[in-house]
Amino acid sequence: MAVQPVNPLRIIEGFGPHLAFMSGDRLSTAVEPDKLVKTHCCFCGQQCGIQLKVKDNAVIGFEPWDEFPFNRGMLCPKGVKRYLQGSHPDRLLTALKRDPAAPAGFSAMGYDEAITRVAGEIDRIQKQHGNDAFAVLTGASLTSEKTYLMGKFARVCLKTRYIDYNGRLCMVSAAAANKKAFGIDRAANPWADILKAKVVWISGANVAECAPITTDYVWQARENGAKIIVVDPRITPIARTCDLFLPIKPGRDVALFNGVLHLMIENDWLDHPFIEDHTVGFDALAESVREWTPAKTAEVTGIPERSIRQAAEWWGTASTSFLMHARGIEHHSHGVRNCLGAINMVLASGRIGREGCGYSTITGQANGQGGREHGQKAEQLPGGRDIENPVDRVHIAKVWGINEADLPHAGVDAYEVFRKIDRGEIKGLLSICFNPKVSLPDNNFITKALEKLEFYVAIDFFLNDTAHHADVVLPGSLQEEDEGVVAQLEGRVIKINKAVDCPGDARQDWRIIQDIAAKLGRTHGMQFRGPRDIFDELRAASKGSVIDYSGITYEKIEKQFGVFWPCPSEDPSGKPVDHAGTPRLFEPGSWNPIAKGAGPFYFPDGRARFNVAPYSPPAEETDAEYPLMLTTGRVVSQFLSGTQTRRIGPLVEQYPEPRIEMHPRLAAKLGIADGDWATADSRRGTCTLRAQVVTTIRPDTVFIPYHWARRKSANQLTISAQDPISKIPEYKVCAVRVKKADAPPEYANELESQQ
Ligand SMILES: Nc1nc2c(c(=O)[nH]1)N[C@H]1C(S)=C(S)[C@@H](COP(=O)(O)OP(=O)(O)OC[C@H]3O[C@@H](n4cnc5c(=O)[nH]c(N)nc54)[C@H](O)[C@@H]3O)O[C@H]1N2
Ligand SMILES: Nc1nc2c(c(=O)[nH]1)N[C@H]1C(S)=C(S)[C@@H](COP(=O)(O)OP(=O)(O)OC[C@H]3O[C@@H](n4cnc5c(=O)[nH]c(N)nc54)[C@H](O)[C@@H]3O)O[C@H]1N2
Ligand code: SF4
Ligand SMILES: [Mo]
Repeated sequence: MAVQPVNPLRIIEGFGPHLAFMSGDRLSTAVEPDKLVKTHCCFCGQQCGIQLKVKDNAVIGFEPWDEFPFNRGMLCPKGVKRYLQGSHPDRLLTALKRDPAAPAGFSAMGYDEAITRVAGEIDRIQKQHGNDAFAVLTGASLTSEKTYLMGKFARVCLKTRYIDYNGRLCMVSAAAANKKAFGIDRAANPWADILKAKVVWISGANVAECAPITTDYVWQARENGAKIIVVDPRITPIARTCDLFLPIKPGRDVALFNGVLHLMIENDWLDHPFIEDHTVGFDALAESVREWTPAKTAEVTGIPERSIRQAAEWWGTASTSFLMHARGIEHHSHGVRNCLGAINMVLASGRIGREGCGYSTITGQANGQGGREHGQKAEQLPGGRDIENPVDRVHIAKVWGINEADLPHAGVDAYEVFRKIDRGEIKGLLSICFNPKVSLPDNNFITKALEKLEFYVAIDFFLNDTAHHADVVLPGSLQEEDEGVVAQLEGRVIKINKAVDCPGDARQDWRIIQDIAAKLGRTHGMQFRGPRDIFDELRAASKGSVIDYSGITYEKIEKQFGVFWPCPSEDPSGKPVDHAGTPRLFEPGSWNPIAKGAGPFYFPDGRARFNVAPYSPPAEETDAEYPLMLTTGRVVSQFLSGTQTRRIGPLVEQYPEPRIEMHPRLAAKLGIADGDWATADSRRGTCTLRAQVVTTIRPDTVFIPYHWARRKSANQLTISAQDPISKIPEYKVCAVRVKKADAPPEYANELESQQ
């Protein structure tokens, strides 16, 4: 039977302040809860406020949390159904060991025995092959306390240089561009500024499906008279309600930004005083975009010239504006340049650092922002400090009570970790909150590498697809089983509150990590009593840095509905202050620890940087053999590798399986009808799925959502080309060919095992 996915628009149409009331979940439980816990959603970076209903130590439903200012009670379908995870029969209640004789390939083992085994293997591998033979991979769904602990665990306890995290697949291109241009990596504005913008420019962001609450902000801006411009190879739900849609060819965004800047210069739609007083590098940039005439821009991007001119005019002449982008421009081998192109356009307009004038990447994971701040990145120490900067090293070594000389140096990105495993340089791996077998590109290579490990331990609350290759799996905690902070997409630090205890042998993640440290006999700095203790050390470690959390407390977060960092604990003269946080960055006259009053940007001279951002084509161009472009991404009802959302029945029903989206003209050429089986081949792999024939995609491009594993995984096809600066993979474009196919024989079984 053909399974019909629900058109995402239908979900979006039902979306509004009343979604929560429509869901039934709120009303279904006639049972009186023991308590309501104010906390946040466990899924995307918007971190909607929600109240969890708790009865007998179980989360049984939710109530909206109307006072939380970001979402004011609104939730998307995932937030509404998240509470169903905890009671799922697959929830890990014991540690597991690999056991080929057991029916599922794993059998239960005692928690203490598991910790002993893990510590023993770490010790053995490090003694035999050196400290760097053991690597750690972490995730940005973890609270900031845990991400801080993981960085410290790798560098102080394991003394390995190899730690990196799944945000490497996510916002690192934007992060690198923000640091290059502004000297700081955070949304420049609170979302309230969107409402006051007269032009909202959205590049490569499927806002309605991936940042549903942001849709409400965009629509409110439109009601206030804003023009909405959307740039995407697909007419996504937000594009269907925009004023101007630019159907870009995948991988060409920097050409568009350069082309718009060319027209801004030609028509003198520039803020000369701002450029003069607050930036450097404009002349070189202006010279570099001279070649980007509207005709050339149209040819490279595939966007009609008149649309480019219209977009440039609206952007160039706006009184206020907000530019946002997401992975559509970032997941590229030139992702950093794409983001720099966007920032150049913003800086040339001078519309930043004041009300209604803003710029931001739309952060993806729950703690996508906080997860890139406090030291789980290969090259970073807490407070966004640089692991190769001698002053930063000394500061953190002091906080950690170790010699600077004993602090490891920079490691490598998450994909490179797998290349090192493949080459036999890394022999052991601990992963927490990461599912690389599904989420990394060209994932047949990842599977091969995983099987080469001498020892692999995964910490998760479900046996995710990567953990199937583990020797030991430790039962970690769901978000509602622990407390701690996360930074949501605006840069607002908020508090996750504990609602229930861990079931069975499951433990809070930070306890598991410290249990391993204790068993190794390496307890130095790894004896925190809880998240509050860890947070206090994080605050001290971040003090005086760009990402200053020293003035943030759990109490201040509760009182203010979150605190925007930087939030120092001292004023410029060193006097203690009760700082309220910094919702909007770069305001004229604002002080920061780097510029020290010289200007609003985070460089010693206080000026923002224009960066020349040349265009180059994607790593893999189409040709006669592989004539189509594949782009990949998301659907509203599924989340990332699907480990969590493929176990939530109502979300599975909404979009049960991945499909290959293609335009009717392409489908006709290939002899494929809607619902037919089709095979997509790339130079790396092959994937057979049903076709979804839609008029909302470019005819030269096909799209596959990536939330599924094994035979249904889009990442069998994707390319492992990476941006040279950020190391983000090029998920958004590679070359494929598509043909009509028969149903894969194992299809029936896989549907059964989907949950
Ligand atoms: N429902 C849901 N929501 C989520 C997530 C989820 O898995 N499911 N994940 C969260 C996370 S971690 C992230 S990172 C965000 C991602 O949020 P988004 O970045 O908005 O989502 P994607 O689907 O990855 O890609 C966005 C859009 O980029 C377009 N695109 C592809 N190639 C190009 C290109 O070359 N140029 C341009 N301009 N556009 C292009 C795609 O057609 C797609 O519509 O969502 C977060 N929210
Ligand atoms: N083709 C393609 N591939 C992509 C993308 C794309 O657009 N296209 N997008 C990329 C992006 S933007 C991202 S962010 C990555 C995501 O990449 P993944 O790391 O695969 O993301 P998750 O699915 O969140 O996997 C995290 C695992 O952590 C577990 N987990 C969640 N919270 C916790 C916790 O608090 N504690 C513990 N112990 N475990 C936890 C979950 O159960 C899950 O098994 O995928 C990337 N891959
Ligand atoms: S998934 Fe994102 S938009 Fe949906 S409820 Fe959770 S935080 Fe809000
Ligand atoms: Mo992401």
